[in-house]
Amino acid sequence: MTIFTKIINKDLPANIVYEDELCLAFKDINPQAPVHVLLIPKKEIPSSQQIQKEDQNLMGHLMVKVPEIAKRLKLSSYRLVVNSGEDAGQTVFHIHIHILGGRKLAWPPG
Ligand code: DGP
Repeated sequence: MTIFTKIINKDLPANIVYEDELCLAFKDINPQAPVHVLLIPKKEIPSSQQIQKEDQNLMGHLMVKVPEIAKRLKLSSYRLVVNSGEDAGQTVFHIHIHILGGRKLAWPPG
């Protein structure tokens, strides 16, 4: 169980921008861009390495929600990031899609 489960269960406050029965999107506490939202499945999947065949519809659902949430956030351009594993910068082991935008984003990332 991670801090994100507490957010899902409303035991910890978060600035929620979208919620349905399968997923939750909320503002990152440490924003790296003017708009920085985390989109998570309510199911506790630690990281992309642990995505299983049974998660196909769930993960597809998240991707389908991305343009809807981006529109809600008034983002025309944005970047999706899924840090997977410690060396990739993952710090919370509940899979999450960062949705970053509101400024020009450099490439390659660090
Ligand atoms: P990552 O480094 O990819 O595992 O991203 C974890 C993100 O989670 C990081 O950008 C900060 C954010 N975060 C950590 N704890 C909290 C919290 O309690 N509330 C919110 N809203 N975001 C959090």
